[in-house]
Amino acid sequence: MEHRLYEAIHHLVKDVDEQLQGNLAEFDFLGKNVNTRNAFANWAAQMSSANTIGLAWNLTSKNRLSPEQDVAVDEWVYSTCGYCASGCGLYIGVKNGQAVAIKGNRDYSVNSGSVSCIKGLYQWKSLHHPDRLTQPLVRKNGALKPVSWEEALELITAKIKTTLTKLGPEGMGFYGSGQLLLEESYGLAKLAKGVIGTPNIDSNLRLCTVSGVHANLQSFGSDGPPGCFNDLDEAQCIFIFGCNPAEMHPAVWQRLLRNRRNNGAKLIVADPRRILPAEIADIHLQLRSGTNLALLNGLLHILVVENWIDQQFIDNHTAGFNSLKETIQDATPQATAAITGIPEDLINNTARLLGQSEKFVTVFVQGVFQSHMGAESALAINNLHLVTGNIGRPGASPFSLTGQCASMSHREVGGSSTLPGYRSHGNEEHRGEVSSYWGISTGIIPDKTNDIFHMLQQIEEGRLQVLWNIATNPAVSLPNLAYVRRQLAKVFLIVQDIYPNETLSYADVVLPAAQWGEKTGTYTNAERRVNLGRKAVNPPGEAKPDLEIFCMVAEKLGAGQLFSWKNAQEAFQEWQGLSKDRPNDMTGITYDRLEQELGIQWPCGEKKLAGTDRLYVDGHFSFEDGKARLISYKYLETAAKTSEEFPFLLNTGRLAEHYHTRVKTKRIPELHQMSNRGFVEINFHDAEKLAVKEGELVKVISPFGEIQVEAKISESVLTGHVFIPFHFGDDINTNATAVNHLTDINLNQFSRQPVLKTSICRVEKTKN
Ligand SMILES: Nc1nc2c(c(=O)[nH]1)N[C@H]1C(S)=C(S)[C@@H](COP(=O)(O)OP(=O)(O)OC[C@H]3O[C@@H](n4cnc5c(=O)[nH]c(N)nc54)[C@H](O)[C@@H]3O)O[C@H]1N2
Ligand SMILES: Nc1nc2c(c(=O)[nH]1)N[C@H]1C(S)=C(S)[C@@H](COP(=O)(O)OP(=O)(O)OC[C@H]3O[C@@H](n4cnc5c(=O)[nH]c(N)nc54)[C@H](O)[C@@H]3O)O[C@H]1N2
Ligand code: SF4
Ligand SMILES: [Mo]
Repeated sequence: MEHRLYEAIHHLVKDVDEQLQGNLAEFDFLGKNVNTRNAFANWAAQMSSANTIGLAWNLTSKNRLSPEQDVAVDEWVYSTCGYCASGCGLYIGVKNGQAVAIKGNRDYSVNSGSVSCIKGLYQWKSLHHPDRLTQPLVRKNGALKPVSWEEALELITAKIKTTLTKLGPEGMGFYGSGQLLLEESYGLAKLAKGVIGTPNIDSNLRLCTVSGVHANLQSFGSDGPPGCFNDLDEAQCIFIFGCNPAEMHPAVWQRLLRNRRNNGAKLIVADPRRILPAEIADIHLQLRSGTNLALLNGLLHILVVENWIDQQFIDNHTAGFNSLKETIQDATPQATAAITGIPEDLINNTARLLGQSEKFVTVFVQGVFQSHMGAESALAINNLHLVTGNIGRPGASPFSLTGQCASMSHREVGGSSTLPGYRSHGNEEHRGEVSSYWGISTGIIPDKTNDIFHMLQQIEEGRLQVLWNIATNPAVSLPNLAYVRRQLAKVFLIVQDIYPNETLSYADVVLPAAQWGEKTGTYTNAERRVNLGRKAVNPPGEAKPDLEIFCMVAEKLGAGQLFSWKNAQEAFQEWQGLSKDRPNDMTGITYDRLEQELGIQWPCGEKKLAGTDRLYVDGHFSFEDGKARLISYKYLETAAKTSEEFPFLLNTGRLAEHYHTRVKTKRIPELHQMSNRGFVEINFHDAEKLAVKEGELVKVISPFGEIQVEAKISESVLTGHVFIPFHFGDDINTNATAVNHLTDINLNQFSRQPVLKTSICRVEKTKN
């Protein structure tokens, strides 16, 4: 298999070697074996004492840009990265009205001047691509045809009106995204909940962080990660639990490494794969996929038995310790080892390291939320921190890294299952507050919301007939694609996007949107830092900012007076009123302050004008009695049981060079050439048994579907496990490659987030 990534690395290594005058003994190791992604990981791990993947690239690439090396541009426009929730501060270089470069913002605390990764560095190339959607499209006689905005809007509003008359507000649904600006998610919430009044509103956060939100609410009484990135600099021990920041949050990884280098912070990694961080970790807990809760309860068991807990903190600031002790009673090291497959001594050593660290941080994302018992495991991570008193202090925090650039914003302004300001649909007082602020009659805002899986079911039953899909590509990213695509084909589908994606093939109307760099607005990152991104260039053709599109539709529906903002800033100002005295108070923020102060962490209101780096510093949590809750569950066996027919556990996830379904990154040559087609990582023992060779096309079959991808023989996955990145959609000219053909709609009992990391499958040769 020709994966250009490795070729690129060879060049990179050569470049770095030249720059550092050959003084790089570690590259000898690479000289021997750099033809696998794993070797790349090894290399990057070696490099990482000084650099991250992206930084190294940045250092050597021909497109290198640092603040000192400005290319000739007319203007550098202040912005924030539009990909991951690290939220790197950067500038977009503009020449003759076109974006031509990116450089890091040297003063920015998150990334201190570097563009932390290759995606960020080449982001400007997604702006002026010939594939961009530039005109509204309407399906006529089976084909999408360009039309005027007027015609598209007329069609949409007529369709909405007849549907509402026929079926009521439940006849229509919205599916949004953590890639919309805060102001856009707010506008969307107001349109769906305050104008249409439908309970059918959800977003791709259902696939992403809803289990984390559930855990925050249950443990602390409020959403919002308690810690901040500075904690990564100060922790004595860092527990990377089910995430791969080296590839997914490179800015975070950079800071972890700095701490390790400068202060010798210990590193523990819990991941069924030997990912890059595992290569340099003090302990790698290579657990069986889906057994997080067993491991966490096992660790809690040892901490309690060994008395490595903070009894004073437990007594003063938590409730539920006795019930926690009961839950973990049987989770002995022996039992934990048997379930997780991790040797007992590693489990004991981990507990000792955590228990004896004065301060530790756990970073966690999809290896927890998308795994078996995701919400329960996130609660257990919170418990780990609460019983050891590792919260609300510098260097001590459970830290769930959000994924998309504005996922947090979407949560804050009530973009899907909550109301603005972390209010609740089920709470009559909250509905009343929002209704009166919006000046609408009570009774319009629904008292509950339905998630995307409810909506798909309603489409199947004919009860939901119009679905408006914004900034997400469900025809690739949702599980059980055969079922999902049937429903997308059935419903009247409005797709609002910047590029033609797989979902667009099911659209009845397409609305072309402006993207990052083409509009001004805010993104809240993973540490509650509200960041500003300014418009650098005009959107192509007739594409419009998403907020403007919502305003135009509202106007046509006769609700224009509720959407009279002239720009995003005015929408932000309106939202600020709803944030007053709420946990995520933003009343002290202005766009100018955001730029001058390089982002501000909420809450930022009258009492805390400077913003807030850490929550719960006084040990007072958001429940009435001020106490955090220790909520615990016993580990139950995963429903995804392997069998003779489906002997492999299927794990899915991401790569450094691509973003989700690659709608943007496949159009950036530097990223596309690094990996351009789907593959399955399989352990070499299993490959040998199946007589599968490196690069061979294989079938991967699950109870739900079948795909064909190339085999990549790897030491990083365990035997009995395979890993497939979910980036690759289906090319109509080839066989299906999207991994979500294989996954199931297997939802967490509390958060209804699907398990995307633990499915079952078999691997077959395509020819003998
Ligand atoms: N390059 C890049 N960066 C991104 C994104 C991207 O698409 N590309 N997307 C952004 C978004 S939206 C998100 S949500 C984040 C996601 O960020 P991450 O969660 O870091 O990414 P994933 O690759 O989905 O999963 C992380 C790890 O979970 C492990 N895992 C699987 N099953 C288990 C299990 O049962 N237990 C444990 N402990 N680990 C398990 C996988 O092996 C994988 O290494 O990344 C963000 N950053
Ligand atoms: N098997 C498996 N499936 C997964 C995951 C996994 O780990 N494994 N991860 C899940 C997670 S965590 C996530 S977050 C989802 C992500 O999955 P998706 O939400 O499908 O993510 P993208 O591919 O980024 O799609 C975003 C779309 O928005 C468009 N877009 C970008 N910017 C804008 C804008 O400003 N306005 C508009 N209107 N459109 C815009 C892009 O062109 C693209 O079509 O995938 C989930 N699915
Ligand atoms: S680390 Fe995340 S925020 Fe920073 S440049 Fe890379 S994708 Fe953008
Ligand atoms: Mo995500």
